[in-house]
Amino acid sequence: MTTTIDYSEKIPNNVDLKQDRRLQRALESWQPNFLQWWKTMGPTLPTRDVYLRTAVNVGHQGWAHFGHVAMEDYRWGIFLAERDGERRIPFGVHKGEPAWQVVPGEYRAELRRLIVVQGDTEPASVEQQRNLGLTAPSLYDLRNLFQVNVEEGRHLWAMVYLLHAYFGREGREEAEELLHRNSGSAEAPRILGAFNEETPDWLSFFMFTYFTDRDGKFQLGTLKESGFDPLSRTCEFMLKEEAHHMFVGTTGVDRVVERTAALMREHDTDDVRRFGGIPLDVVQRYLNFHFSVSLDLFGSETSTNVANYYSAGLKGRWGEESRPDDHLLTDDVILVDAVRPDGTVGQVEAPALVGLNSDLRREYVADCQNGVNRWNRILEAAGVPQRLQLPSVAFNRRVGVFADLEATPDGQVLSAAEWQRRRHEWLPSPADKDHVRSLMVPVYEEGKIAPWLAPPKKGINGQPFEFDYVHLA
Ligand code: BYC
Ligand code: FE
Ligand code: FE
Repeated sequence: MTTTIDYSEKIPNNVDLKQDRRLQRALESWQPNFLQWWKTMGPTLPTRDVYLRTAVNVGHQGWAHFGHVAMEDYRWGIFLAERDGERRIPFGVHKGEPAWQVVPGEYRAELRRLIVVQGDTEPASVEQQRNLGLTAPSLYDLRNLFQVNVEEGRHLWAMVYLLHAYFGREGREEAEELLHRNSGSAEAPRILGAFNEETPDWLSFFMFTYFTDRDGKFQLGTLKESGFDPLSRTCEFMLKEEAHHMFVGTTGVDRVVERTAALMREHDTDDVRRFGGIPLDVVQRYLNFHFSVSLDLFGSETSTNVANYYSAGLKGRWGEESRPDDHLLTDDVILVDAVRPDGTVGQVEAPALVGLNSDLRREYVADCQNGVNRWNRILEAAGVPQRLQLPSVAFNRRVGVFADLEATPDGQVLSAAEWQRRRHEWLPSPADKDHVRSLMVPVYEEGKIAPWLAPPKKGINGQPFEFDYVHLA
């Protein structure tokens, strides 16, 4: 097993692909379909080249190389974190057994399902973001968008490699399907709800990379614990790339909030619309939307699927190894969000195994809160009294126990009719979206930035903000 990546190969990889001619040929026949998909469903803005990072090694030091590359020549490859030959399954009924290097027959269907769901989200996000290049607020932001896009493309490769290498003909068919389903398509939509929503503007993009890519972080974190070692290793490396996606979201919202607060102070008003800013209540409504659709991505509060995944050793918990328990959970209980008999929002006790979606969602919510705290510190430092907040877990849910009720961001349950009437107090209204869209004018001049957000504190890879991150075609 080599760790350096050979870029003279047609498909760069660190899995010794040339040792397995059948697999190599199968992936090489999928490759043109992927490129065709990228051409028809990927970024619509024509570019000559983009300052991108490319993985060159999976080790801890210096794993990435930065340079200008033409996007269609980007080297999407297959990179797994290094193998730990001693690794043992950390949880479930197989706890302590050596990690699997092949798929156990009895878990084939479940593992394939998990990999397909994960793989489906990656190209979906590229599709959702495909038009954003036309309205980037700066070359720096444009470059970050394309960086996220090419890496989501690579995450698709990561899952397709597993499907081809370990799941035979069915795996190859699933790999084709991953290119045929499309975000928002009426006939063949993407599997999970959030990935069929639009990402029509850059505030949505920042919220998406903050909240939805963060679901990716947590789901990948649970798959990194998997007893199926190739899945574990591929997720470990994906998490490295994921950190930048969330950085884009965190600092993107930072910069919007910073600019809005500055305009509020300068003009002594909350309504910064006529000064070309995005009012805080609009930011809050976008936040409410993206947080709530991302909560749906964790599945139901209680789920026998997740109990089975865990017991079988396929999908663990966030930080599995640092949890001080037996890693079997057969006798444990957990509090899960629930609707109380009186119709209000509360919690009930459930067997820990079936409550694992709730366990992960709770870790996720705590992590989301960090960003909100950070944005509020920006507001505080600017001397602005308003604060942002995460809405209730019951707000705007379409999956799980809250799917059938309607609640305000404060968690107050309303009749469906009243909620419908008032929904634009809490979710972006057509007027909010129109305003945000009106601000989306491209700024493609080196060192220049659109007026609705602050420039970043620093550039990428030690480069200044004023840098030719992208050359347009
Ligand atoms: N929309 O038993 P339940 C990322 C389905 S993001 C539509 O509660 P389970 C990324 C569910 O499939 C990370 N359908 O669910 C981010 C099930 O259907 P079946 C993606 C939904 O299985 C940004 C049924 O409802 N990775 O990487 O316990 C950019 C009952 O559900 C939804 C993963 O998700 C929904 N939101 O948990 C790029 C990890 N939610 O089986 C990339 C792999 C549930 O009855 N997936 N359903 O037909 C999983 O671990 C699980 O499948 C889920 C659901 C956590 C998604
Ligand atoms: Fe991804
Ligand atoms: Fe991502």
